[in-house]
Amino acid sequence: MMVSSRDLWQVMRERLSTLFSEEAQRSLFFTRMEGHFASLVDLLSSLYGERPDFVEQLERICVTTAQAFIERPLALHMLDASRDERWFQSERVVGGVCYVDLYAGNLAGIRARIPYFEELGLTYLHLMPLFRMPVPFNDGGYAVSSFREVRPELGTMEELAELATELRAHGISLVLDFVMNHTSDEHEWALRAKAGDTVYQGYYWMFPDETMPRRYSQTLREIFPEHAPGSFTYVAEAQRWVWTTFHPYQWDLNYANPALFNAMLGEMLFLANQGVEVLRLDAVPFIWKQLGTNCENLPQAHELIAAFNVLMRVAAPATVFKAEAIVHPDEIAKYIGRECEISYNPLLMVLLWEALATTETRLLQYSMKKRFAIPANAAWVNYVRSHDDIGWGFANEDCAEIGIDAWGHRNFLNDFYTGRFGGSFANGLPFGYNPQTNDMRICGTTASLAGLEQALHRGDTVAIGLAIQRILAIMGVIFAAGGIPLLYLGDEVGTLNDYGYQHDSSKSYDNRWVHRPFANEETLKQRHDAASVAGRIFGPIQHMIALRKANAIFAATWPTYWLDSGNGHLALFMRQMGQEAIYVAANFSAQSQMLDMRRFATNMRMTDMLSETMYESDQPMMLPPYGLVWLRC
Ligand code: OTU
Repeated sequence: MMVSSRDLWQVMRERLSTLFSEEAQRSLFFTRMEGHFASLVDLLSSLYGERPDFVEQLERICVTTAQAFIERPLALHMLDASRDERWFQSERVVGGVCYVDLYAGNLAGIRARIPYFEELGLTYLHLMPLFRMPVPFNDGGYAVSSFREVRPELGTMEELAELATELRAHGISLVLDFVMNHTSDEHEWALRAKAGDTVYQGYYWMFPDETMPRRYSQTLREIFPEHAPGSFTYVAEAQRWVWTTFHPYQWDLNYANPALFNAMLGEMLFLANQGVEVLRLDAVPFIWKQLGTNCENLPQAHELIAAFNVLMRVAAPATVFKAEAIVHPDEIAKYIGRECEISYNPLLMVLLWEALATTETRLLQYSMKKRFAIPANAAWVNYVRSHDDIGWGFANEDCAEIGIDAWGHRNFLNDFYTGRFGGSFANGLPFGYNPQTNDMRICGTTASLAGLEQALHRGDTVAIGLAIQRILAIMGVIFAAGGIPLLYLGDEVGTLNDYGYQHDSSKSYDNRWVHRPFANEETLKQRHDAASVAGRIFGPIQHMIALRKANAIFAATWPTYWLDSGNGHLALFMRQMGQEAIYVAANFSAQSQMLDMRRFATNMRMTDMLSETMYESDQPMMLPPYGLVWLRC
């Protein structure tokens, strides 16, 4: 760039100054902006610096940011000022996620559930897409028709903002998706593009004929090969081809266009100003395209998110980003820190299921030892299930390094979780089978994948007990490992697969609906009955959450060390805070297993926080089938 960022800042300062009517506001904004300006200019010029109108574009982006700052409600400015910038690392942060309609009917229903969230101990509530969306096909809401309107059946934007305030009063942070890769084909921008408006056609990737789509397609991956093959869709109204990575009605946005960047910045900051404290950035790997590449995880995708993040620090610093990048673990790691403060940890998730299927923890321990550490200013979001399918996204290199054939292993896991493998306890469904690559993913709720559905069906009390232990073992890992544990709501009471979606033509083609059931009031009511299946899951989960929140050692600030237990059926890691340590061990086999703590401690007294049992480190410990301990030294 020809002009220094210092000179540019002087120019911007003058232009922005007129926007402010209050001196205190202006000076706070300028202080923040000045602190971030050099990195902002760096990031934006790496994306748009070649354009002759770069300075003008930069100015528009700064104006959008300033306007959002000015419009930000006072209570949120106060939150910005008072909040520890690493609040999400606290041991007190425990998450839950649900669909508003399925879980509680509407926003009022969610509000009515606040006492339940408090009973469980949640401080982070992710409501899945609740914006206006096309009907009946909308990819579970991940096709957004307006970022500023709530789906009418669920409530209004005013209600959502009120809900955010009320949740916050109860110590719960509202988390929403920011579906930034695409809009629905009913979004106003898409409608205008369809009508031939070239300004809005420039918001998307539109082509006059199939030449370019064909060329791009040569190196693209198909995300939904069965029900939405290909990555481009012909739009008859506009006589154009449009890029659609996911479904034909989800149009990919063109971030190579700074006007689109600015428009999406406005939508993002609008949501932050409604009181959303975490924005889950959906499908981030796909936001930048370049011919001849797979158009995933390109360097510019990183620069884009980093630029958005800088602007968020200026306008609404209480809000942080969560990365949704379900890709190779090396690529996931790159989104954490500068781009996003928190990120899903799909590697831990899939390896927990891998360990349950194999009864062995070799790969889990190996990959976690290698990959669990992330920058000190970030945190993982650890989970066992989400609303999406499970894809076996572990690293082939990790497998090779310990002598596992990754391809054969994935086939085994797919067979195991779809019940094709003899003796499998799981009731899962296949998802996204691609005959060209033989790739496949898995659907099913935590409980059904862990064996509860099958056990209940057979009325086998031993098997029911084992299934419950499996659920608690993997939950025990995510509640204790460093980061934010995230519960898919319903899992805490052992919700089973719901096959009802097969009779709904708007859902039947997508097996992910099997693990997106309606909340079951009857099951929820049983949660305090320690003899019921729901109670046998709910009680221990609630207990783990309470223990976690009462012990600072569980904060993501403190390191997690994955250790070699000497027993291939055990997962083992240590959390350390100064002189204090907690060893977490989980048995992934249906047989009792010995844990020899002499490898780590001699002559030490340890207490299992979960059962309040005392152990001597010199005595070998027997962990029952799928047993779990949190040993405090
Ligand atoms: C996300 O998932 C959402 O979680 C899905 O529910 C949506 O369908 C999708 O985006 C489109 O909005 O492919 O199988 O690495 O793997 O973004 C799930 C990114 C998905 C993708 C991920 C995507």
